[in-house]
Amino acid sequence: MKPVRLVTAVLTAAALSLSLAAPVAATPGHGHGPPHHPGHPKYAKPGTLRWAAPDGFVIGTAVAGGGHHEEQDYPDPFTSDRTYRKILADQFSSVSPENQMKWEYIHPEQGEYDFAMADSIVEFAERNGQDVRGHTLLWHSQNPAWLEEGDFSSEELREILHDHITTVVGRYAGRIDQWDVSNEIFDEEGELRTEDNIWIRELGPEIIADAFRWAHEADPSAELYFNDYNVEDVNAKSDAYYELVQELLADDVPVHGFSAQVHLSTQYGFPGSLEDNLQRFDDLGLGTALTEVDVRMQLPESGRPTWAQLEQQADYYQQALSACLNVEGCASFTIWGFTDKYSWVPVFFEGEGAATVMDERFRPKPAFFTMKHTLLKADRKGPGRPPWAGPGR
Ligand code: 9MR
Repeated sequence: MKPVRLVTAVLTAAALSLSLAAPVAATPGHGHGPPHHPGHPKYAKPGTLRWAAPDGFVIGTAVAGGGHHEEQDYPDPFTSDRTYRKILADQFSSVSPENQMKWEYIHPEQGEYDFAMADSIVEFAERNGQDVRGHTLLWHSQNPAWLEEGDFSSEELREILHDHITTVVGRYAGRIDQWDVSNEIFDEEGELRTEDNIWIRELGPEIIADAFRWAHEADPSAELYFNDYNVEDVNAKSDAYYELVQELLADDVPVHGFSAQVHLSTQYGFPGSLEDNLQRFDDLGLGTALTEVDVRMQLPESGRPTWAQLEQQADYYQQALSACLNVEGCASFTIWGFTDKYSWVPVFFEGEGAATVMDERFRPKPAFFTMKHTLLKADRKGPGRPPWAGPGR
């Protein structure tokens, strides 16, 4: 256990007497910025995560809806849960549609797009001065049946992808800050997923560069990312990205960033080379981001985590956040949901859960307070955003 355990204990004790929005002494450089900035006091209420974040650094969450939520016995969280929406607006300066911009939702039939959910998330973000991370354009999963089971020629498939990227990215041009253009294209050995990924299988690896080019044409101001899980450490998979992005940069392909999802489990330990890994991509001139952070655990029979488990979880969140804060171009830290009420984890991992920073009744856990503390004490110099990104929106 790392020394942060002590910090966590102090913070959790404080948590008992602090309400969510309790003001914390202001730290210079936090919670300010130009009027359009997500950290501006107009949006960032004192005591919130977004207020605690240093200038130029956004703190995000997935917006719950679609995917596994559809099989649960609750209504759509984003549109139906008022408490959820309030915390979403108050605490976060960036939002990522959890499922609502994936192919099966936004392009459910051939030639037919459905932007209703995606539009409402982007409009919500604009009302609340939040960045948006678009997720995702080229992936092997959550593709509609018409696409996966269709009998298309290579030319037709290429045109389908081109039309999708042009239409979706173009619709939100100037309103989406970062796009996960490519999601999960490598396997654990660092081999391209040539079987599972329809695009790579049917059109060859060159399609990856084209996806970035088309996205850039549709929105030259969006930052374009490679996104994946199990790429936190320096390992075969992250090495594969490191090689690929260098090739693409040498070919002037508009790749702007590399992001690690950071779906962690306490049983596997913390990925100790996360900061070094982010730094090597930063050294290539890329932006970096942590995009889907959560820390699951094996729950005792009671179904409730022990205090020691919550402390360990807080330590993992703190380490992940610090790794990002320590890398100059890592300017976006997103958690994959903020409440256990709506987390994907128990649905996908039997016996595991409690992965987010608030419990099912939206009560903040040690991880929440540790994140706030870590943001407040962050000593970041410079604008955070890479120079090519222009001023923050
Ligand atoms: O959280 C998402 C869940 O609602 C969906 O059912 C699931 C289906 O694949 O996808 C989840 O989100 C994934 C994300 O899009 C990509 N990285 C892994 C995430 C967790 O599975």
